[in-house]
Amino acid sequence: MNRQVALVFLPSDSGVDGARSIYGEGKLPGPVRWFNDTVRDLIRKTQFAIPPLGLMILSSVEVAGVEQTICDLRFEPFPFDRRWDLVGISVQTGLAARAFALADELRRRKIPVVLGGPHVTLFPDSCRPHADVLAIGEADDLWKELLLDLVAGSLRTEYRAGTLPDLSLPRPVSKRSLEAGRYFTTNLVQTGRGCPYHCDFCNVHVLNGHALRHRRVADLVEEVRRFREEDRRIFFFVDDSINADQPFALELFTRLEPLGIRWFGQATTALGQQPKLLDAFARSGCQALLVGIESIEPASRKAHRKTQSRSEELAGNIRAIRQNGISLYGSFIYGLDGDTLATPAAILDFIRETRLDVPGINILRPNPGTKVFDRLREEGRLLFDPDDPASFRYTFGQEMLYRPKNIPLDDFIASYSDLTRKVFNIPNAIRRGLDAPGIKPAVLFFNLFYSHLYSLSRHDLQRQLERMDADGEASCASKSILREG
Ligand code: B12
Ligand code: SF4
Repeated sequence: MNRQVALVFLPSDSGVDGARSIYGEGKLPGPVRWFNDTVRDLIRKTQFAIPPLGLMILSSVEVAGVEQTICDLRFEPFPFDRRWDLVGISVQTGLAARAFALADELRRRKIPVVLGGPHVTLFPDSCRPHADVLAIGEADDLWKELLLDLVAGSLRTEYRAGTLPDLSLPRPVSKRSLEAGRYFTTNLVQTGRGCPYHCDFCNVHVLNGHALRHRRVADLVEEVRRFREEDRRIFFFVDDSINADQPFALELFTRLEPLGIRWFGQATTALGQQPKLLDAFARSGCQALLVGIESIEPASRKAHRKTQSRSEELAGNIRAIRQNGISLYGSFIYGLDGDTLATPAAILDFIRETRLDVPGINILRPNPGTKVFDRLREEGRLLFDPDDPASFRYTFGQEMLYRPKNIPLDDFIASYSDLTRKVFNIPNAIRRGLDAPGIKPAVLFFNLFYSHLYSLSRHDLQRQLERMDADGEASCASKSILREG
């Protein structure tokens, strides 16, 4: 009988997986609750979710005597009624508490658990009490070793990737463990890993290293061709900066052009100054890109080591990319160390001037394991327990986890709320949808979704402030919210 292995992906508390108030929706007026439920349902029905590529990669590893199933808990509760010989859970830092609760329950039922993913790589010690087995690091190679040991009945308690995997070795990704119909698309491709930059709020260079490692262009072209036969929908290149290695990207996307795909991905704004590559992107079917603008304040860019592009070049770059028919999702962070109460007006002007299609206005999230987390901890500015990485969680601008440097907390929340109200409203959503250079319906949808999400953000931030005032002890805020959430 085959060993049954489940690979689990968890939903986040709020955000892309469905907006919800982290204070409990019971506190919201009835019609707002109804509206929230309807929007969440709509997101599920429009199959907005994309599958977890990490788990697709692991489930593509074939070992005789093992059958793997991806359990995506965004769609269903964990199937406790089936027989499992091993359950692997992918753990992200903001979801660690949820992952540990599931792991504890599985182990109570005598089902062995392996924990892997970014959080395990960063904080193995805090994961150990919740797992039979830890998989530390990129698991492309060690997963096979682990499954062979499972079959042999000799599972170890820890598997660690000694070196970063050589991505130039062929490792075709299979979709056989996915329920394709659930997703917005199943065409996820990662061309390489690693990031040469040093933004202090980011984990990627800690997890995947600074050196860029690529898959072979020929393997990628073959994978895209095969994926396209299986699923005609849009492709998502999940690389953090798809234009980081210009010659590589130019060769790849030139060779993808004849396949006639449509795709979206993530890039740096420097693409606006890479005309050949920009042309290759547009010709190969690029519809939209997410660009990390982060800040237009030079002092903030410097304070957070966002040095790969300069503020004065941002607007021109954005215009150049949009002129090539590519819509842009521009991600900002308000509340960085060089920001002041004048920053929101500057962000607003910038969005108007560049006609950015989908602005994302985020609050800084000091992810444990990042340089900014260490610094804010030293400066006593964190509003959650820094010794418990599992007390950190992801939301969509709904909770302050730190004190901004130059702006008192209540003023910051008032100004952030005012900014999101001005950026996200129905008239702006319609205008941006009509104005977008590509995929207009998706731009409209995102803007409408964000209008809803940021109204929850305003509601929740206000409640957090009230709670902190009532508690009289700011540093407890996050903990008491967590208890209720
Ligand atoms: C694409 C992407 C998304 C997409 C798609 C998510 C999806 N459905 O997969 C979208 C935009 C929806 C998204 C959303 C979010 N994301 Co995201 N995302 C990424 C990105 C850019 C690529 C992910 C990916 O496919 N990587 C490729 C695979 C191969 O790598 P991997 O997942 O790490 O898996 C490898 C190992 O970690 C390990 N592994 C992973 N899981 C498991 C499980 C087991 C059992 C084992 C043995 C091994 C193992 O083996 C894999 C192969 O080597 C990463 C950055 C990055 N470079 O990875 C961020 C990243 C994963 N995201 C992150 C975050 C914070 C989020 C959000 C919380 C953002 C938000 N505020 O809403 C949400 C969470 C949604 C959710 N439920 O997970 C963080 C997580 C940080 C952390 N320390 O945990 C990352 C690392 C980015 C960052 N800058 O720090 N994301
Ligand atoms: S934010 Fe983007 S550019 Fe900066 S280090 Fe992370 S992955 Fe690299």
